[in-house]
Amino acid sequence: MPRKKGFIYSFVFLMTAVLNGWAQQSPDPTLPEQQQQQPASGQQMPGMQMQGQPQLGMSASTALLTGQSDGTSIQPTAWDMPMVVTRSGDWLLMWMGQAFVVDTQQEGPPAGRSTPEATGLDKLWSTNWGMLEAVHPLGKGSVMLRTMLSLEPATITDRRYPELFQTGETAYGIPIVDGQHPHNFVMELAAEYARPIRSVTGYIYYALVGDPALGPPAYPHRASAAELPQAPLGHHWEDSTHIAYNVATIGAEKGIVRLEASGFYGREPAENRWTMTVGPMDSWAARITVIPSSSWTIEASTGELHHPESFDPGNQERTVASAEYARGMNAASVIWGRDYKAAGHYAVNALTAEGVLGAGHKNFITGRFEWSQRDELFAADLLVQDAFLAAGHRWFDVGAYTVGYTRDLGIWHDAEIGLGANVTAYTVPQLIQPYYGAHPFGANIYLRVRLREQH
Ligand SMILES: [Cu+2]
Repeated sequence: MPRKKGFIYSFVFLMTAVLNGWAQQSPDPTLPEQQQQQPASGQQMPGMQMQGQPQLGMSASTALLTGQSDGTSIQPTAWDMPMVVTRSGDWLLMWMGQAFVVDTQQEGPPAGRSTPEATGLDKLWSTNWGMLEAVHPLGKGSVMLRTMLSLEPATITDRRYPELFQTGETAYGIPIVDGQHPHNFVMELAAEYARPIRSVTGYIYYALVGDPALGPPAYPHRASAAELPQAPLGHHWEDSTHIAYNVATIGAEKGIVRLEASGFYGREPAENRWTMTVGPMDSWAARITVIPSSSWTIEASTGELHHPESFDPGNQERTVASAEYARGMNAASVIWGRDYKAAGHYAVNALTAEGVLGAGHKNFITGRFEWSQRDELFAADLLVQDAFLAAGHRWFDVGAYTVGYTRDLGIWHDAEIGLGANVTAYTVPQLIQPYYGAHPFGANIYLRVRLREQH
């Protein structure tokens, strides 16, 4: 086992190091096709300019691959997607990265709530990821290699950061309540091939770790969530499969429609976030995406997750529908997710509406409004959960209203550094007010660093 893990890690680092080495070779005096396509504007920068849109002269398959977000999900191409693009020979390299350092302060649950997880309401933590994507022409199409790494296993201590009403996965064997789990060190390790087949562009994606065709782009990558460090409460209804194991996706895009289907391992990652827990391809998903214009993507997807949660014995059927708008630095999403839990024979829903208004790349106003049916609030306090169940209360409707502001402080080596804060107010049903108070409240202050090529 350790030998296998060692091999996988070596592979990741080798891939990163090799690609990094190539990137350092730029500026390449020969800069082949690209320079011919670009007018001689005196641009001798190491690499070309790109804002996430397919470029003139880019093949359909390269455009498809570079237009993707995590996994094979897509966002509006009119979004000014933050990245740095370099070239090395015929390789197109896209570097993306983002980190938040966050201080969370929350008010709500009366002191002495018996569940161990309610003891930590305040914390300093960091979410972060870095991605490298390399695209190269191959045959009649293009091939893509992608790796995404995160240091969250180290920067989110005790296997969770505090977030009122958030649930999903476990920490030290206990279901996480009022907290969000970190992401794994390896968030994505994938290869994909795309090529035109008559009037269609077909693609096939395989990921040891990656995102199957289920839900919108995950929140750490979503344009509309760019200025929100904390996870949406609907994460485990809408986009939590973004770090699934053993993912294979086959899809096709024709005109404004994109159809795809995936097989993957349904179990969520184990608690040791440095490792990988790859398993059999026991789950499936399918998604249709419509791209009515460069500013919009609309997606509907469904899938069956085989035994995703270690503490819930059953499978889940998940259905998601979402629409995302993005243009320049402005973006908005509306997402609905529904989980049917086979063991308990019930379904719960979650709704998320979020957005960001970016004025002049300097000032960002952001917000997120959520409603969800929380069925795991007492998963770590089974006596209370059983008492509620006996009284016929399986879930509790919770509303969350977040507004925030980020101010960009400056740019340092293509890294945009901003300082921001957001506050969240919650609405909770009377039944659970003894456990959460009548007016729970949370605030985050954060430093944000994001990679973006400066023009
Ligand atoms: Cu996640």
